[in-house]
Amino acid sequence: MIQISNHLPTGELQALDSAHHMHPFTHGADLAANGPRVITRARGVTLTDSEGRDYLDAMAGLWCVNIGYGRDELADAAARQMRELPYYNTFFQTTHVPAIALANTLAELAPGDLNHVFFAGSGSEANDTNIRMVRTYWAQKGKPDKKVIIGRRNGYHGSSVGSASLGGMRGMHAQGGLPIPDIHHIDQPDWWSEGGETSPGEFGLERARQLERAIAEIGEDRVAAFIAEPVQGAGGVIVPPETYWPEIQRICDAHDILLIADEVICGFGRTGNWFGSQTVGWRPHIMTVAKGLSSGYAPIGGSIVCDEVAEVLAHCEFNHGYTYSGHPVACAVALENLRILREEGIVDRVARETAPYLEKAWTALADHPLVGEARLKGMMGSIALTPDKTRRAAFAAPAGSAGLICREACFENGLVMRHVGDRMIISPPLVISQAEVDTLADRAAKALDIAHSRLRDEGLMSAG
Ligand code: PXG
Repeated sequence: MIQISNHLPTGELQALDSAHHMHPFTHGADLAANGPRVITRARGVTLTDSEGRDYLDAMAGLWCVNIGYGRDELADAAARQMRELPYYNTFFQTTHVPAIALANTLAELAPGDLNHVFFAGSGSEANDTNIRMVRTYWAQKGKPDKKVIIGRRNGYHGSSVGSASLGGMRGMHAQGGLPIPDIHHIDQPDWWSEGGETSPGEFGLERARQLERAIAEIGEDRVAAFIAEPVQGAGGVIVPPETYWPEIQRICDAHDILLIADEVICGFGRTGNWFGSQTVGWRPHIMTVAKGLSSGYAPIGGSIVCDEVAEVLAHCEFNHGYTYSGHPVACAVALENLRILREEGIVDRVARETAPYLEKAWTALADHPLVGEARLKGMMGSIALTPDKTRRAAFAAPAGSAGLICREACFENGLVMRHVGDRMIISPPLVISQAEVDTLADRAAKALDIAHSRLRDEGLMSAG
């Protein structure tokens, strides 16, 4: 068997990768043309690739490495747990200490009466759990027809058949026959791209009221739940107008439906509170969690469920669960991660210092000629690239062309920043220092300069 290690030359690793490894969300032609970047190690907020180049990771991996890379305490917690009890399941009236401890800690951290946890291996799995859980809840209450779930266009809730159906990504629905039946989508509150001539405030209200219209059209007796991310992440860090969430809450209060806050990105400090729904003032019955729960050190997700839903479900056997629901090693790692977040006061520091500092640096980028708006909620932000900021214009070139050019310029300047269409997004580790924020902003500004001149040289600065 071939010995594959960090010591192989990059070209060889790339060839072995393309021979056998199929990548998520990656176009085969791009992979064949450029090969993958091979990341070999990471520390703090810095990634190192197989050529020895360093990058400031402004995405915290995929929005998840909240405490930063290289914390030995998590490695030690995993090793300890693997030695003591590497695996046992939580089915059939069995439990173990890491699952008990993590469920109790989450119940303590979660607001209100969100006191019960159903574990999964990822955010997608947890949202699949939610689909079955809310439908089972209503069936148990004698309303089996109350099963429609309302999500939002351009929302992201995962990649499995169920969770991708809840999401509103057109490209995902086009592959594999999605959405599944009884999922309905309303429009997203993206004023910059879709607000036209209306003011942000009016637009926020209008988009929120689509929920009320959808409930009326479908019939309240058929709607089981509404699911939303407090701040859309993968959709491009869409921060809704101030009017949006209070109106959504008013509508939710007026109708007998369950509310699912997808906290997979917003949870565990990302927006300056433990949960994003606290930041936007929304009171869900179920929260989906994953990513920052373990800072990405181990795969784990879950649904945090309110007393009423848990109690109704306790009257039946919920025929649902995953081999790795409450995996002991993942739970031990998550517990250690939560201990660090709490004891080091990281969430507080985000709210008091880090996020305000990042906001200043980030919003200053709005002065760049290529940037239409810079928006931010806590430690997640985006900038919209535009050929004409006075008109909030989109590029004439296919959507994403400018974003891709800018992303490549970021890599050349030692910065990992993702693009969603022609929007650049960040979600750095919450432990980023002020000096590192300065570096992030400097490199982003440099990348914008380079992207701007490339777009001009290639004749791509015209509006569509
Ligand atoms: N909900 C939300 C809000 C997410 O952002 C999921 C659920 C699914 O979680 P899992 O653990 O099954 O991936 C996510 C995941 C991107 C990107 O490029 C975003 C996610 C995953 C992969 C890529 O923005 N979000």
